[in-house]
Formats: sequence, C-alpha cells, structure tokens
Amino acid sequence: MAPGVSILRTVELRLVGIPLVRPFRTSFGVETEKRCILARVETDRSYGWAECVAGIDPGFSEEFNDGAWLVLRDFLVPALFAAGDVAAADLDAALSRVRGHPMAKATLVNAVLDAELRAESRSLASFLGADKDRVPCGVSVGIAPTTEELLDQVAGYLAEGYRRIKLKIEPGTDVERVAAVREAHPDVLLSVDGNAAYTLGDIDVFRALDEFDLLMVEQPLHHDDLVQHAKLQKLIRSSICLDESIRSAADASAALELGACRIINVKQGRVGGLLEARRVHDVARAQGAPVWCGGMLETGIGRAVNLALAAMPGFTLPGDTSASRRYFEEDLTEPFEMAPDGTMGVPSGPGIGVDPLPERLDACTLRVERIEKE
Ligand code: SMG
Ligand code: MG
Repeated sequence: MAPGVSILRTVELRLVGIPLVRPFRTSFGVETEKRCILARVETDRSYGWAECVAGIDPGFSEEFNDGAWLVLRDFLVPALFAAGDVAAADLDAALSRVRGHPMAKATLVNAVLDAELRAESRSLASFLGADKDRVPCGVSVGIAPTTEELLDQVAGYLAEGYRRIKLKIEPGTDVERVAAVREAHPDVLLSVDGNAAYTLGDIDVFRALDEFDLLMVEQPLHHDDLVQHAKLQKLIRSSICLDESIRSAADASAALELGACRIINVKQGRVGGLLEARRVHDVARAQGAPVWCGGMLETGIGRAVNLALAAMPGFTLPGDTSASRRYFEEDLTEPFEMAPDGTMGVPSGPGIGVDPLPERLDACTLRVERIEKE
C-alpha cells in the first residue's frame, strides 16, 4: 500500500558541487567533482528530499544537470502542480506527458515519496520491504594511470573491508589490469564495468576475461542494444550484468527473456525512481536473476536511498554503496561509514532517514530556484 495523498506547495531545486577525493575515470570520461541537483519539496503534511543522479555532462546517459534542471522547472514541476493532490504512486501518470528523462522524474517521485513517508513516520526501507538492516558493500575503482596505482587502490579498499571490487575497464586497459588484480587477490569477488565501450568485435577480450572467474561483466556493449548482449552472453562464461541498457522494469524483463544478461544493476534514478526500481527488483526476482544496487557517486541524500533499496530481499550481491569517505572529504549529510566487516547500516528514521547538514548545504550550493504553486 502506498502512503497517502498530499498537496504539493513548493519545489526547491538546488545545484550542489563537492570535490571528489580522487578523480574517477571511466571509459567515457573523468570526473573530479560531484555536481548534482537536489530537490526539496514541501507538502501540506511534510517535506521531502531527493538527489538527481544526472551528472555534469551527457556521458553516462542523455540526461545532464542543466537539462534536468530545465525539464524539472519547465515541465515536470508544473505538471505536478497541475495534477492537484499528489501521491508518489500516481506520479508516473502525472509525469507521463514528458517522454524519457527518467533521472529528472525520479527526483520528484523520490522527493514526494520521502515527504509521504516522513508524514507517516515510516522509513523508506520498511516501505520497500527491506529484510535486513545492514548491507554488504562493494567499491567501484576508476581506471588508474598505472597498474601499480590500481593495485595500491585495490589493496587500500580491501584493507578497509570492501567485499567486492569492481574495476572500470576500456579497450586497451583491461585484460592486463584484471590479471594483475586477480593475481594479487585470488579469492576476492571481482567484476568489471566497460560502460558500453566494447563491441562484439572485441570477443577475444571477453574470452580472456573469462579466465579470471569474474562475478560479472557489466555493460560491455552499446547502451541501447540488448540483441548484441544476448549474442555475447552465449559466447562467454562470465555473467553479463546490464546497467545503462535497463531504463524500466519492461527493459529488465526483455533483457532477461532475451538472455542479454543474467544480473541487473539497479539504479533507481536510471529507471525513473524508487517505485520503478522496486518493479525492476520484482521482475528480476520472479525470473531468478540477482540484482544489486548501483551507484552514481551520490551524496548522503542519494546514498541513504540506495542503502534502503539494497536492503530489499532480491539484492543478493554487494552494491556500489561505498562509504562517504570513498568519495568526499566531507559529505552533505552526516557521513556514511562502513564497518570493518564491509557492511553499512541502512537508515531507519522516517523517510530516507537523513537530512543535509545546513552549513554544508550552504557551502556546497551553486544555484537555487524555488518554484511555488500559484
Ligand atoms: O557510486 O560508487 C559509485 C560509482 C559506481 O561505477 C559506478 N558508477 O557505470 O556503474 C557505473 C558508474 C556510473 C557512474 S560514472 C560517473
Ligand atoms: Mg555501470
């Protein structure tokens, strides 16, 4: 049952920027700063926060901060105001006149849901049907300048307790790097993420990677191509996990039915918010496919959401739910810390269970716009 209806009064959009502790390089670019939109909604009963997972540029997906800001301000927020009473469960219909833009839509769905849950003093984890209060954590390691640096970083993360290492790879910086990490850590849960940089023509790379007992190969091929992934999955032993290709529960269902992957990376923002993410979880679970919680270098606001999601029963593999210090010197919220056993506590307070620290929020804010219902 979804929590009740409320009347939306204001939506405040805020762009924040926080330096990353070290550059994060993937096959599609390098990031040195986390920059994202936060939304704070006020309803007649409460308030809610959400973080948009779009980034500075349209590299991971078509969405990016400045575009998401305009879509939110000029289309999605007015559509919500026009809809009258709002319940998070009905938002999909109210926002359906805007095609695509799942990350922008997710921001509103999650903020309204947070407000509803705060009004009912219910935690997001309980609403989602979480069956654990701590989740195992993995870490995603960017493409390092040298193999030595990569080995240093991996050793450091393992010493902190991380339970799974994911290596970002790109053509030319893949098999040797993975071989070196595997040799140094024969038993660690190890996966790779190509972020759509490969083609079927790279089959020799995937055959070579098959020798390293990988937990999964994440999004090796084009972001929009399930058929090629299905072909590749037939040719390799390692399990393919899809990330960029899955934008809805329908995509998840199609991908599993086609044999395009055996595992799904659930990022709530990529699929349009927490309610659709729950449907992705349900589809995968019904088909016996494990899911895990992906990450978009979130601040504490998005991290709280991810931890609640990762506590659902079908999330059976460690997620990219790393501690605040893996990303930032100082987070926007109280820092999320990982225990030495590699687990992190799931927030249990009302809604997402955290709030930005007011002074940190001010210090990190680059732009604010408040949209009031007329
Ligand atoms: O949040 O720890 C994190 C990052 C996890 O690797 C990660 N995310 O393709 O899965 C992915 C990437 C996308 C983000 S690139 C900025
Ligand atoms: Mg990925």
